Amino acid sequence: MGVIKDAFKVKAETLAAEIKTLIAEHGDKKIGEITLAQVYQGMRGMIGLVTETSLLDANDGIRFRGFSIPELREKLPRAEGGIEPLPEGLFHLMLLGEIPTKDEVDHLSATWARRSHVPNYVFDVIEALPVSTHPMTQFSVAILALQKESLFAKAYSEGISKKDYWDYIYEDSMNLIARLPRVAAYIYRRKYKGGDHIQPNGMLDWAGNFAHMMGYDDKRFYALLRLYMTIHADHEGGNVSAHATHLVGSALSDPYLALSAGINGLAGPLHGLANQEVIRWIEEMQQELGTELPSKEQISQYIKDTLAAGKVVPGYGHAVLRQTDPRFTAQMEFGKKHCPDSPLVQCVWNVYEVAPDILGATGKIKNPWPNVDAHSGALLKYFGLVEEDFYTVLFGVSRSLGVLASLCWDRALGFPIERPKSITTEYAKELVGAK
Ligand code: CMX
Repeated sequence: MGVIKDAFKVKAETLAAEIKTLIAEHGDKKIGEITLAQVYQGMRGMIGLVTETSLLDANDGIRFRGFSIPELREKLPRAEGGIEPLPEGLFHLMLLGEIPTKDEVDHLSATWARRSHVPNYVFDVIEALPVSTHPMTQFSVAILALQKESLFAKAYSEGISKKDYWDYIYEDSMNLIARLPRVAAYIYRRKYKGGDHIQPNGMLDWAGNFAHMMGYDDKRFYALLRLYMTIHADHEGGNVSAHATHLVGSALSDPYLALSAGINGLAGPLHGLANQEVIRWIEEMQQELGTELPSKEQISQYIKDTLAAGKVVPGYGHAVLRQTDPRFTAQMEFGKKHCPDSPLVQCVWNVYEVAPDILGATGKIKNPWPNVDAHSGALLKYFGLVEEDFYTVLFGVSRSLGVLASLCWDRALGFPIERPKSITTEYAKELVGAK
Protein backbone atom coordinates (compact mmCIF):
# COMPACT_ATOMS: atom_id res chain seq x y z
CA MET A 1 0.00 0.00 0.00
CA GLY A 2 1.13 3.59 -0.62
CA VAL A 3 2.22 5.87 2.21
CA ILE A 4 -0.84 8.13 1.96
CA LYS A 5 -3.22 5.20 1.72
CA ASP A 6 -1.64 3.50 4.75
CA ALA A 7 -1.96 6.68 6.78
CA PHE A 8 -5.56 7.18 5.63
CA LYS A 9 -6.49 3.62 6.65
CA VAL A 10 -5.18 4.15 10.17
CA LYS A 11 -6.91 7.54 10.56
CA ALA A 12 -10.18 6.21 9.16
CA GLU A 13 -10.21 3.18 11.46
CA THR A 14 -9.58 5.41 14.46
CA LEU A 15 -12.34 7.86 13.53
CA ALA A 16 -14.79 5.08 12.65
CA ALA A 17 -14.30 3.66 16.16
CA GLU A 18 -14.79 7.13 17.71
CA ILE A 19 -18.00 7.65 15.75
CA LYS A 20 -19.31 4.27 16.86
CA THR A 21 -18.78 5.25 20.49
CA LEU A 22 -20.22 8.74 19.87
CA ILE A 23 -23.41 7.30 18.42
CA ALA A 24 -23.66 4.62 21.14
CA GLU A 25 -23.27 7.20 23.94
CA HIS A 26 -24.97 10.27 22.45
CA GLY A 27 -26.94 9.03 19.45
CA ASP A 28 -30.33 9.95 20.93
CA LYS A 29 -29.39 13.57 21.80
CA LYS A 30 -31.10 16.37 19.87
CA ILE A 31 -28.79 18.74 17.98
CA GLY A 32 -31.42 21.03 16.49
CA GLU A 33 -35.02 21.54 15.54
CA ILE A 34 -36.53 21.74 12.11
CA THR A 35 -39.07 24.40 11.14
CA LEU A 36 -41.56 24.11 8.34
CA ALA A 37 -39.91 27.09 6.62
CA GLN A 38 -36.58 25.25 6.49
CA VAL A 39 -38.21 22.29 4.78
CA TYR A 40 -39.63 24.55 2.07
CA GLN A 41 -36.67 26.93 1.81
CA GLY A 42 -33.72 24.85 0.77
CA MET A 43 -32.97 23.29 4.20
CA ARG A 44 -30.91 26.34 5.25
CA GLY A 45 -29.16 25.84 8.58
CA MET A 46 -30.51 22.30 8.95
CA ILE A 47 -27.73 19.97 10.06
CA GLY A 48 -28.03 16.83 7.96
CA LEU A 49 -24.57 15.76 6.86
CA VAL A 50 -21.14 14.96 8.22
CA THR A 51 -18.23 16.18 6.07
CA GLU A 52 -14.77 15.85 7.59
CA THR A 53 -12.72 17.90 5.12
CA SER A 54 -13.86 21.45 5.89
CA LEU A 55 -16.27 23.55 7.95
CA LEU A 56 -17.87 26.86 6.98
CA ASP A 57 -18.39 29.70 9.44
CA ALA A 58 -20.90 32.37 8.38
CA ASN A 59 -18.52 35.22 9.29
CA ASP A 60 -15.00 33.79 9.13
CA GLY A 61 -15.52 31.71 5.99
CA ILE A 62 -14.15 28.31 5.19
CA ARG A 63 -11.67 26.41 7.34
CA PHE A 64 -10.02 23.30 5.99
CA ARG A 65 -9.32 21.00 8.94
CA GLY A 66 -9.28 24.10 11.11
CA PHE A 67 -7.03 26.21 8.84
CA SER A 68 -8.30 29.43 7.26
CA ILE A 69 -7.32 30.47 3.74
CA PRO A 70 -4.73 33.06 4.92
CA GLU A 71 -3.20 30.38 7.17
CA LEU A 72 -3.04 27.89 4.31
CA ARG A 73 -1.40 30.43 2.00
CA GLU A 74 1.29 30.75 4.60
CA LYS A 75 1.67 27.16 5.78
CA LEU A 76 1.10 24.84 2.80
CA PRO A 77 4.22 23.88 0.81
CA ARG A 78 4.89 25.74 -2.43
CA ALA A 79 6.56 24.81 -5.69
CA GLU A 80 10.26 25.69 -6.09
CA GLY A 81 10.34 29.50 -6.31
CA GLY A 82 6.53 29.55 -6.09
CA ILE A 83 4.50 32.13 -4.20
CA GLU A 84 1.19 30.30 -3.72
CA PRO A 85 0.38 26.98 -2.04
CA LEU A 86 0.27 23.75 -4.00
CA PRO A 87 -3.24 22.25 -4.08
CA GLU A 88 -1.67 18.82 -3.56
CA GLY A 89 -0.96 20.02 -0.01
CA LEU A 90 -4.59 20.93 0.56
CA PHE A 91 -5.72 17.50 -0.66
CA HIS A 92 -3.28 15.88 1.78
CA LEU A 93 -4.64 18.07 4.56
CA MET A 94 -8.27 17.29 3.72
CA LEU A 95 -7.61 13.56 3.49
CA LEU A 96 -5.29 13.11 6.46
CA GLY A 97 -5.96 16.15 8.63
CA GLU A 98 -2.32 17.26 8.71
CA ILE A 99 -0.31 19.93 6.91
CA PRO A 100 2.10 17.96 4.72
CA THR A 101 5.83 18.44 4.32
CA LYS A 102 7.27 19.55 0.97
CA ASP A 103 8.44 15.94 0.39
CA GLU A 104 4.93 14.63 0.95
CA VAL A 105 3.52 17.16 -1.48
CA ASP A 106 6.17 16.31 -4.09
CA HIS A 107 5.27 12.65 -3.63
CA LEU A 108 1.62 13.44 -4.34
CA SER A 109 2.54 15.50 -7.45
CA ALA A 110 4.58 12.58 -8.76
CA THR A 111 1.81 10.08 -7.93
CA TRP A 112 -0.78 12.09 -9.83
CA ALA A 113 1.59 12.62 -12.77
CA ARG A 114 2.09 8.84 -12.92
CA ARG A 115 -1.65 8.17 -12.84
CA SER A 116 -2.65 10.87 -15.32
CA HIS A 117 -2.95 8.81 -18.50
CA VAL A 118 -6.30 9.37 -20.22
CA PRO A 119 -7.38 6.62 -22.65
CA ASN A 120 -7.93 7.72 -26.26
CA TYR A 121 -11.57 6.66 -26.30
CA VAL A 122 -12.31 9.50 -23.84
CA PHE A 123 -10.95 12.04 -26.32
CA ASP A 124 -13.05 10.34 -29.05
CA VAL A 125 -16.15 10.84 -26.90
CA ILE A 126 -15.31 14.54 -26.48
CA GLU A 127 -14.70 14.84 -30.22
CA ALA A 128 -18.15 13.36 -30.91
CA LEU A 129 -19.78 16.38 -29.23
CA PRO A 130 -20.42 19.56 -31.23
CA VAL A 131 -17.57 21.96 -30.45
CA SER A 132 -20.22 24.51 -29.44
CA THR A 133 -21.29 22.26 -26.51
CA HIS A 134 -20.74 24.11 -23.23
CA PRO A 135 -17.36 23.14 -21.71
CA MET A 136 -19.05 22.01 -18.48
CA THR A 137 -21.18 19.55 -20.45
CA GLN A 138 -18.10 18.30 -22.30
CA PHE A 139 -16.31 17.94 -18.96
CA SER A 140 -19.13 15.99 -17.33
CA VAL A 141 -19.53 13.73 -20.37
CA ALA A 142 -15.77 13.04 -20.39
CA ILE A 143 -15.82 12.10 -16.69
CA LEU A 144 -18.71 9.72 -17.39
CA ALA A 145 -16.81 8.25 -20.34
CA LEU A 146 -13.87 7.59 -18.01
CA GLN A 147 -16.17 5.56 -15.75
CA LYS A 148 -15.19 2.44 -17.70
CA GLU A 149 -11.89 2.69 -15.80
CA SER A 150 -13.53 2.45 -12.37
CA LEU A 151 -11.76 -0.09 -10.19
CA PHE A 152 -14.54 0.14 -7.60
CA ALA A 153 -17.27 -0.74 -10.16
CA LYS A 154 -15.22 -3.69 -11.40
CA ALA A 155 -14.39 -4.98 -7.93
CA TYR A 156 -17.99 -4.56 -6.78
CA SER A 157 -19.33 -6.55 -9.71
CA GLU A 158 -16.83 -9.29 -8.90
CA GLY A 159 -17.92 -9.23 -5.25
CA ILE A 160 -16.00 -7.46 -2.48
CA SER A 161 -16.49 -7.09 1.23
CA LYS A 162 -18.00 -3.83 2.55
CA LYS A 163 -14.88 -3.22 4.58
CA ASP A 164 -12.80 -2.94 1.39
CA TYR A 165 -15.01 -0.39 -0.42
CA TRP A 166 -12.86 2.53 0.70
CA ASP A 167 -9.74 1.02 -0.86
CA TYR A 168 -11.19 1.03 -4.39
CA ILE A 169 -12.88 4.41 -3.90
CA TYR A 170 -9.50 5.79 -2.86
CA GLU A 171 -7.78 4.35 -5.94
CA ASP A 172 -10.51 5.65 -8.27
CA SER A 173 -10.40 9.09 -6.64
CA MET A 174 -6.64 9.38 -7.00
CA ASN A 175 -6.78 8.26 -10.64
CA LEU A 176 -9.64 10.61 -11.43
CA ILE A 177 -8.02 13.66 -9.82
CA ALA A 178 -4.80 12.84 -11.70
CA ARG A 179 -6.63 12.69 -15.04
CA LEU A 180 -8.88 15.75 -14.75
CA PRO A 181 -6.37 18.45 -15.79
CA ARG A 182 -5.57 16.51 -18.98
CA VAL A 183 -9.28 16.12 -19.80
CA ALA A 184 -10.06 19.77 -19.02
CA ALA A 185 -7.06 21.08 -20.98
CA TYR A 186 -8.08 18.91 -23.93
CA ILE A 187 -11.56 20.47 -23.91
CA TYR A 188 -10.02 23.94 -23.69
CA ARG A 189 -7.61 23.46 -26.60
CA ARG A 190 -10.28 21.73 -28.68
CA LYS A 191 -12.87 24.44 -28.19
CA TYR A 192 -10.76 27.59 -28.32
CA LYS A 193 -7.39 26.73 -29.89
CA GLY A 194 -8.42 24.71 -32.94
CA GLY A 195 -7.48 21.37 -31.41
CA ASP A 196 -3.79 22.30 -31.15
CA HIS A 197 -3.10 20.17 -28.05
CA ILE A 198 -0.13 20.48 -25.69
CA GLN A 199 1.46 17.40 -24.17
CA PRO A 200 1.77 17.20 -20.36
CA ASN A 201 5.04 18.12 -18.65
CA GLY A 202 5.60 15.38 -16.06
CA MET A 203 8.10 17.57 -14.18
CA LEU A 204 5.46 20.11 -13.21
CA ASP A 205 3.06 20.00 -10.28
CA TRP A 206 -0.64 19.22 -10.82
CA ALA A 207 -1.83 22.83 -11.26
CA GLY A 208 1.34 24.00 -13.04
CA ASN A 209 0.98 21.20 -15.56
CA PHE A 210 -2.70 22.07 -16.03
CA ALA A 211 -1.74 25.68 -16.84
CA HIS A 212 0.95 24.40 -19.20
CA MET A 213 -1.44 22.06 -21.06
CA MET A 214 -3.92 24.91 -21.51
CA GLY A 215 -1.09 26.95 -23.05
CA TYR A 216 -0.22 29.36 -20.23
CA ASP A 217 3.40 29.20 -19.10
CA ASP A 218 3.72 32.57 -17.38
CA LYS A 219 4.99 31.81 -13.86
CA ARG A 220 2.45 34.23 -12.42
CA PHE A 221 -0.32 32.26 -14.11
CA TYR A 222 1.04 29.06 -12.55
CA ALA A 223 0.79 30.87 -9.21
CA LEU A 224 -2.76 32.02 -9.96
CA LEU A 225 -3.89 28.53 -10.92
CA ARG A 226 -2.29 27.00 -7.80
CA LEU A 227 -4.16 29.55 -5.69
CA TYR A 228 -7.38 29.03 -7.67
CA MET A 229 -7.16 25.22 -7.32
CA THR A 230 -6.56 25.59 -3.58
CA ILE A 231 -9.33 28.01 -2.68
CA HIS A 232 -12.11 26.43 -4.79
CA ALA A 233 -11.51 22.87 -3.56
CA ASP A 234 -14.05 22.55 -0.77
CA HIS A 235 -16.77 24.50 1.06
CA GLU A 236 -18.10 21.94 3.56
CA GLY A 237 -20.70 19.37 2.51
CA GLY A 238 -24.02 21.08 1.88
CA ASN A 239 -23.25 23.05 -1.30
CA VAL A 240 -24.74 21.59 -4.46
CA SER A 241 -21.58 20.08 -5.99
CA ALA A 242 -20.36 18.51 -2.73
CA HIS A 243 -23.79 17.32 -1.72
CA ALA A 244 -24.58 15.86 -5.16
CA THR A 245 -21.28 13.95 -5.22
CA HIS A 246 -21.87 12.66 -1.71
CA LEU A 247 -25.51 11.73 -2.40
CA VAL A 248 -24.81 9.84 -5.63
CA GLY A 249 -21.79 8.18 -4.02
CA SER A 250 -23.98 7.01 -1.15
CA ALA A 251 -25.74 4.63 -3.58
CA LEU A 252 -22.28 3.09 -4.10
CA SER A 253 -22.09 4.73 -7.51
CA ASP A 254 -18.35 4.95 -8.18
CA PRO A 255 -16.34 8.22 -8.02
CA TYR A 256 -16.68 8.82 -11.77
CA LEU A 257 -20.48 8.67 -11.61
CA ALA A 258 -20.56 10.67 -8.37
CA LEU A 259 -18.20 13.44 -9.52
CA SER A 260 -20.01 13.82 -12.84
CA ALA A 261 -23.21 14.45 -10.84
CA GLY A 262 -21.39 17.04 -8.71
CA ILE A 263 -20.04 18.75 -11.83
CA ASN A 264 -23.57 18.95 -13.26
CA GLY A 265 -24.63 20.79 -10.12
CA LEU A 266 -21.62 23.09 -10.28
CA ALA A 267 -22.71 24.01 -13.82
CA GLY A 268 -25.77 25.87 -12.45
CA PRO A 269 -25.67 29.72 -12.52
CA LEU A 270 -26.52 30.00 -8.81
CA HIS A 271 -23.48 27.84 -8.00
CA GLY A 272 -20.22 27.49 -9.97
CA LEU A 273 -21.40 28.98 -13.25
CA ALA A 274 -21.64 32.32 -11.44
CA ASN A 275 -17.95 32.94 -12.27
CA GLN A 276 -18.87 33.02 -15.98
CA GLU A 277 -21.95 35.11 -15.28
CA VAL A 278 -19.98 37.73 -13.32
CA ILE A 279 -17.72 38.47 -16.27
CA ARG A 280 -20.65 38.58 -18.70
CA TRP A 281 -22.50 40.95 -16.37
CA ILE A 282 -19.50 43.30 -16.03
CA GLU A 283 -18.72 43.23 -19.75
CA GLU A 284 -22.34 43.93 -20.63
CA MET A 285 -22.26 46.86 -18.22
CA GLN A 286 -19.02 48.19 -19.78
CA GLN A 287 -20.50 47.84 -23.25
CA GLU A 288 -23.82 49.42 -22.39
CA LEU A 289 -22.11 52.38 -20.71
CA GLY A 290 -19.44 52.64 -23.38
CA THR A 291 -16.53 52.65 -20.94
CA GLU A 292 -14.03 50.16 -19.51
CA LEU A 293 -14.15 51.92 -16.18
CA PRO A 294 -17.69 52.97 -15.25
CA SER A 295 -17.96 55.38 -12.32
CA LYS A 296 -19.28 54.15 -8.97
CA GLU A 297 -22.51 56.07 -9.64
CA GLN A 298 -22.93 54.30 -12.98
CA ILE A 299 -22.23 50.91 -11.39
CA SER A 300 -24.76 51.64 -8.62
CA GLN A 301 -27.43 52.42 -11.20
CA TYR A 302 -26.55 49.29 -13.18
CA ILE A 303 -26.94 47.13 -10.05
CA LYS A 304 -30.32 48.72 -9.34
CA ASP A 305 -31.40 48.09 -12.95
CA THR A 306 -30.31 44.45 -12.68
CA LEU A 307 -32.40 44.00 -9.54
CA ALA A 308 -35.36 45.84 -11.07
CA ALA A 309 -35.21 43.47 -14.05
CA GLY A 310 -35.72 40.56 -11.63
CA LYS A 311 -32.19 39.22 -12.12
CA VAL A 312 -29.49 38.33 -9.61
CA VAL A 313 -26.25 40.27 -9.31
CA PRO A 314 -23.84 37.40 -9.95
CA GLY A 315 -20.96 36.89 -7.51
CA TYR A 316 -22.90 38.37 -4.59
CA GLY A 317 -24.81 36.56 -1.85
CA HIS A 318 -24.43 33.20 -0.22
CA ALA A 319 -26.59 30.60 1.48
CA VAL A 320 -24.30 30.39 4.53
CA LEU A 321 -21.71 33.20 4.45
CA ARG A 322 -22.63 36.57 5.98
CA GLN A 323 -19.40 38.45 5.26
CA THR A 324 -16.98 39.02 2.39
CA ASP A 325 -15.82 35.57 1.30
CA PRO A 326 -12.15 35.09 2.29
CA ARG A 327 -11.72 33.41 -1.10
CA PHE A 328 -12.67 36.78 -2.67
CA THR A 329 -10.17 38.54 -0.40
CA ALA A 330 -7.36 36.13 -1.32
CA GLN A 331 -7.95 36.85 -5.00
CA MET A 332 -8.13 40.57 -4.35
CA GLU A 333 -4.72 40.38 -2.66
CA PHE A 334 -3.36 38.48 -5.66
CA GLY A 335 -4.79 41.15 -7.98
CA LYS A 336 -3.27 44.00 -5.94
CA LYS A 337 0.13 42.35 -6.27
CA HIS A 338 0.03 41.26 -9.91
CA CYS A 339 -2.48 43.32 -11.87
CA PRO A 340 -3.65 46.44 -9.98
CA ASP A 341 -3.92 48.42 -13.22
CA SER A 342 -6.25 46.05 -15.06
CA PRO A 343 -9.51 47.94 -15.79
CA LEU A 344 -11.54 44.74 -15.37
CA VAL A 345 -9.96 44.03 -11.99
CA GLN A 346 -10.57 47.64 -10.97
CA CYS A 347 -14.17 47.28 -12.07
CA VAL A 348 -14.54 44.23 -9.77
CA TRP A 349 -13.17 46.33 -6.90
CA ASN A 350 -15.49 49.25 -7.70
CA VAL A 351 -18.51 46.93 -7.75
CA TYR A 352 -17.35 45.69 -4.32
CA GLU A 353 -17.37 49.27 -3.03
CA VAL A 354 -20.98 49.94 -3.96
CA ALA A 355 -22.86 46.63 -4.27
CA PRO A 356 -23.10 45.57 -0.58
CA ASP A 357 -24.99 48.75 0.45
CA ILE A 358 -27.44 48.47 -2.44
CA LEU A 359 -28.03 44.74 -1.99
CA GLY A 360 -28.31 45.17 1.79
CA ALA A 361 -30.86 47.97 1.34
CA THR A 362 -33.26 45.56 -0.41
CA GLY A 363 -33.86 44.07 3.04
CA LYS A 364 -34.29 40.60 1.60
CA ILE A 365 -30.81 39.57 0.41
CA LYS A 366 -29.32 37.94 3.50
CA ASN A 367 -25.70 38.29 2.44
CA PRO A 368 -24.88 41.40 0.41
CA TRP A 369 -21.17 40.54 0.27
CA PRO A 370 -19.14 39.07 -2.61
CA ASN A 371 -18.49 35.34 -2.92
CA VAL A 372 -15.58 33.50 -4.57
CA ASP A 373 -17.02 33.94 -8.08
CA ALA A 374 -17.07 37.75 -7.96
CA HIS A 375 -13.32 37.97 -8.55
CA SER A 376 -11.91 34.94 -10.31
CA GLY A 377 -12.74 35.76 -13.94
CA ALA A 378 -11.09 39.19 -13.92
CA LEU A 379 -7.74 37.65 -12.91
CA LEU A 380 -7.98 34.88 -15.52
CA LYS A 381 -8.80 37.45 -18.23
CA TYR A 382 -5.77 39.50 -17.27
CA PHE A 383 -3.47 36.56 -18.01
CA GLY A 384 -5.16 35.85 -21.36
CA LEU A 385 -7.60 33.12 -20.40
CA VAL A 386 -10.45 35.15 -21.82
CA GLU A 387 -12.99 32.41 -22.59
CA GLU A 388 -15.33 32.86 -19.64
CA ASP A 389 -17.53 29.86 -20.41
CA PHE A 390 -14.51 27.72 -19.48
CA TYR A 391 -14.14 29.21 -15.98
CA THR A 392 -16.49 26.78 -14.26
CA VAL A 393 -14.43 23.86 -15.59
CA LEU A 394 -11.47 25.25 -13.63
CA PHE A 395 -13.74 25.37 -10.58
CA GLY A 396 -14.74 21.74 -11.26
CA VAL A 397 -11.16 20.49 -11.49
CA SER A 398 -10.44 22.13 -8.14
CA ARG A 399 -13.71 20.99 -6.54
CA SER A 400 -12.79 17.37 -7.29
CA LEU A 401 -10.13 17.58 -4.56
CA GLY A 402 -12.60 18.25 -1.78
CA VAL A 403 -15.52 16.12 -2.89
CA LEU A 404 -13.38 13.09 -3.71
CA ALA A 405 -11.43 13.33 -0.44
CA SER A 406 -14.86 13.38 1.22
CA LEU A 407 -16.04 10.40 -0.80
CA CYS A 408 -13.04 8.42 0.49
CA TRP A 409 -14.09 9.34 4.02
CA ASP A 410 -17.74 8.47 3.34
CA ARG A 411 -16.84 4.92 2.34
CA ALA A 412 -14.12 4.50 4.97
CA LEU A 413 -16.59 5.52 7.68
CA GLY A 414 -19.27 3.25 6.21
CA PHE A 415 -21.86 6.00 5.75
CA PRO A 416 -25.18 4.56 4.51
CA ILE A 417 -27.23 5.37 1.44
CA GLU A 418 -28.75 8.83 1.92
CA ARG A 419 -32.52 8.89 2.02
CA PRO A 420 -34.19 11.82 3.83
CA LYS A 421 -37.96 11.93 4.29
CA SER A 422 -40.03 14.15 2.03
CA ILE A 423 -43.63 15.24 2.58
CA THR A 424 -46.49 16.71 0.58
CA THR A 425 -48.00 20.13 1.34
CA GLU A 426 -51.16 18.34 2.38
CA TYR A 427 -49.13 16.40 4.94
CA ALA A 428 -47.23 19.54 6.00
CA LYS A 429 -50.57 21.25 6.75
CA GLU A 430 -51.62 18.32 8.91
CA LEU A 431 -48.30 18.41 10.77
CA VAL A 432 -48.64 22.08 11.74
CA GLY A 433 -52.41 22.05 12.19
CA ALA A 434 -53.07 24.46 9.28
CA LYS A 435 -56.34 24.55 7.35
N1 CMX B 1 -28.77 39.40 -6.47
C1 CMX B 1 -30.12 39.54 -6.46
N2 CMX B 1 -30.91 38.88 -5.60
C2 CMX B 1 -30.33 38.08 -4.70
C3 CMX B 1 -28.95 37.91 -4.65
C4 CMX B 1 -28.14 38.59 -5.59
N3 CMX B 1 -26.83 38.44 -5.64
N4 CMX B 1 -28.67 37.04 -3.64
C5 CMX B 1 -29.84 36.68 -3.10
N5 CMX B 1 -30.85 37.30 -3.75
C6 CMX B 1 -32.28 37.16 -3.52
C7 CMX B 1 -32.70 35.71 -3.72
O1 CMX B 1 -32.86 35.40 -5.10
C8 CMX B 1 -33.96 35.63 -2.91
O2 CMX B 1 -34.98 36.25 -3.67
P1 CMX B 1 -36.50 35.71 -3.60
O3 CMX B 1 -36.91 35.82 -2.18
O4 CMX B 1 -37.23 36.64 -4.52
O5 CMX B 1 -36.46 34.29 -4.08
C9 CMX B 1 -33.66 36.56 -1.72
O6 CMX B 1 -32.59 37.44 -2.18
C10 CMX B 1 -33.19 35.84 -0.49
O7 CMX B 1 -32.10 35.01 -0.84
P2 CMX B 1 -30.98 34.65 0.22
O8 CMX B 1 -31.63 33.89 1.31
O9 CMX B 1 -30.21 35.87 0.58
O10 CMX B 1 -29.99 33.74 -0.63
P3 CMX B 1 -30.12 32.18 -0.97
O11 CMX B 1 -29.48 31.42 0.14
O12 CMX B 1 -31.52 31.81 -1.34
O13 CMX B 1 -29.25 32.08 -2.30
C11 CMX B 1 -27.37 32.43 -3.68
C12 CMX B 1 -27.85 32.12 -2.27
C13 CMX B 1 -25.87 32.33 -3.73
C14 CMX B 1 -27.97 31.40 -4.66
C15 CMX B 1 -27.84 33.86 -4.06
O14 CMX B 1 -27.23 34.78 -3.19
C16 CMX B 1 -27.56 34.23 -5.50
O15 CMX B 1 -28.38 33.90 -6.37
N6 CMX B 1 -26.39 34.91 -5.77
C17 CMX B 1 -26.00 35.22 -7.13
C18 CMX B 1 -25.43 33.99 -7.82
C19 CMX B 1 -24.05 33.63 -7.26
O16 CMX B 1 -23.18 34.45 -7.11
N7 CMX B 1 -23.87 32.32 -6.98
C20 CMX B 1 -22.56 31.80 -6.55
C21 CMX B 1 -22.52 31.37 -5.08
C22 CMX B 1 -21.16 30.77 -4.75
C23 CMX B 1 -20.96 29.44 -5.42
O17 CMX B 1 -21.70 28.49 -5.08
O18 CMX B 1 -20.12 29.33 -6.32
